[in-house]
Amino acid sequence: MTTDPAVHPAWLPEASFAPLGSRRVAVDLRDDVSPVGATVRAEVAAAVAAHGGAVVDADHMSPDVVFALVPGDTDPEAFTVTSSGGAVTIAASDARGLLYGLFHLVRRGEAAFDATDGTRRHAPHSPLRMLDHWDNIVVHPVMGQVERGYSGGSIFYADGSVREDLARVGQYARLLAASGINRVAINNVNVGPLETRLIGDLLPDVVRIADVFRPYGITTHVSVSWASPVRLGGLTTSDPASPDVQEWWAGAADRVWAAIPDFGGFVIKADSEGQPGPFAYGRTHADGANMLAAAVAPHGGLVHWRAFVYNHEQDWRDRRTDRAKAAFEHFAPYDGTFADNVIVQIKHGPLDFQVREAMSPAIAALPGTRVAPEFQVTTEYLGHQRHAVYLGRMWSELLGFPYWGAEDGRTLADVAAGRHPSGDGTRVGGFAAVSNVGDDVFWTGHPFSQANLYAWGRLTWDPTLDPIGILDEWIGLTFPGAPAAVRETVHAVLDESWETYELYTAPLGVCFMVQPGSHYGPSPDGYEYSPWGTYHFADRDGIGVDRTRATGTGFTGQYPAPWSDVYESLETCPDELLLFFHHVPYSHVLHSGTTVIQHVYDTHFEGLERVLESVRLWTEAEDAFPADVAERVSDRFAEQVRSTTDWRDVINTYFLRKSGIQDAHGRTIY
Ligand code: GCW
Repeated sequence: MTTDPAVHPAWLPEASFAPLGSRRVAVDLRDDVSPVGATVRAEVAAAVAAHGGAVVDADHMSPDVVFALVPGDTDPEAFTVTSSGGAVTIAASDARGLLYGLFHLVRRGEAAFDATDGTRRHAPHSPLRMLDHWDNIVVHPVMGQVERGYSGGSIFYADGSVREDLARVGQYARLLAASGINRVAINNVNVGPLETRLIGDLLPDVVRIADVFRPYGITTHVSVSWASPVRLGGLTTSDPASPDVQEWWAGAADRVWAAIPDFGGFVIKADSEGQPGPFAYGRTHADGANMLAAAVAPHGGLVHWRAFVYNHEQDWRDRRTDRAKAAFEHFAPYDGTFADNVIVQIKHGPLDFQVREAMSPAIAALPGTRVAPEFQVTTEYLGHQRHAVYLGRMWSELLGFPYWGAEDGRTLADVAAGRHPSGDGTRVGGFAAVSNVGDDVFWTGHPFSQANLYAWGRLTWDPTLDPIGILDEWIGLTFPGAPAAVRETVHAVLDESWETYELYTAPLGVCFMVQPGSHYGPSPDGYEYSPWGTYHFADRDGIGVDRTRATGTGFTGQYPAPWSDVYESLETCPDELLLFFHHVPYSHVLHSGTTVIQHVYDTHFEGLERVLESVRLWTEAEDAFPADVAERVSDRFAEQVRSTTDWRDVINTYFLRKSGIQDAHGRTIY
């Protein structure tokens, strides 16, 4: 819990421990000797030392707070909070539950001690709440140290090796535990030659990282290369049917778990964007996943097998291929055949973390499989942490998506927890997301992007939480004792910032109007004639991708009812996804009553207006913020205004030139 004063404390500033630390606290862990138990003791000791409280004996000294290990609860991460006459008892069956209970008290602050008498149990939605780091050990010539990272270098790696000093990772572990995350994959899913060696001669470095995560209840995972048997083992093949390959993986797993007995498992991106995989040997993804799963099963390990499999060498002239269909096609046929310890990790959308795209139908198509929807906390397509964009609302909407309609009610979050309507209830998966953290002093580049990391953790613990409530928590924790203007301003800037970003970028579910490569800034045709399979088909008459069964790619047929019909029909397709599912003329009238072309103009003018209003509010209030935060946020806003202006003008001009239809309000378009 040593914190580097040069690094921003994020949602755990010392002041947030005052309500707990100023009280008389008893810690009754019986004979627990776990690293997490030691953390609970150390956190309490440090808090009372800093804030004038005391560690007392539960039996004799009527403490204000008790942390007690009590057998019974089958979920080791669950805890109960009992309030009685101003005193609070946190009970759990495992030290991990107590640690979450401790951070619950910190989060609630004084309010935790004003609660009315009673007992409430808190338990996570699912046991797999993971962050994936796309960090490279070796700086990649194009992607840099952290692929799609906008927060400086890696907290794990520098100068071509794992950092000697992992104190920063320890601080990170603590922040993650305080938000609800319990697993971290430490390296990029695009695994380079050196990174392949993390399960070989670099294993001692992984041991060091796992040692830093463990005391905060965080399990370490590694991304592996499918080609490891060749790259590391000197074999001539990685064919999953080869006994030599199977033996090699079993041996590799033995070595990893011998070094790290509580290791989590392997994450793998296979046959995807140039990464090797089982296709080369005529094998399926089920063959590949199950072979790895057999190697790690004796150790209780998991395989997170990514479903981001599609043809990235597509011919744009070929209108039959639809990238959106790929994950379903590659995985749905194998439902029920994946081993118990395989987690199929599926991006929430069928394309790639766009500001607005349809839900992935693959997530709903695997009732006999453990599924982990994958999200992106880093903002690859949402402004690179230069734009102030809070994602809590977006995630909340996605997590609550009723895959089988409102009447059935089961959501994406339910599927992740194993509650698929056609499932047997045993296929419990979880959540994964790409982290947005780097070695930046604010962790996340834009200080406000810390709120995304915090919100992601909180939503994985409880997907039904109100995202604006989570933001409010984050503000209170991050700016303790700040004047009301701070809270009001952050809300004014962030509450609807996802919607604002959607307004000024790609409209109505059209995707990928971004600069190729960087994915920052507008480029309407950037990917239009490329091999990546990401098209919008704009011409002088209209725009959008016909994904209907009647006349298009047939993608709508991958959805369960009612969505297969809702999206198929122009009458019922929601406006915000219109161009994801249909190709329409610019004069098409939306449900909102306006035409497609006028919607494009209106939203792009409004988007910039909203950003300018945020800047105005920010400028009024910035002096109320800590000076370092104010300086960084002001810098970011300057870039956001420049970039948003670019978006407005490039998109509006593109559509005016394509369509020849003037803005009904005669505003300036170039
Ligand atoms: O979104 C795309 C990114 C790639 C990334 C890939 C993936 C790690 O542009 O940088 O590679 O997705 O998810 O594998």
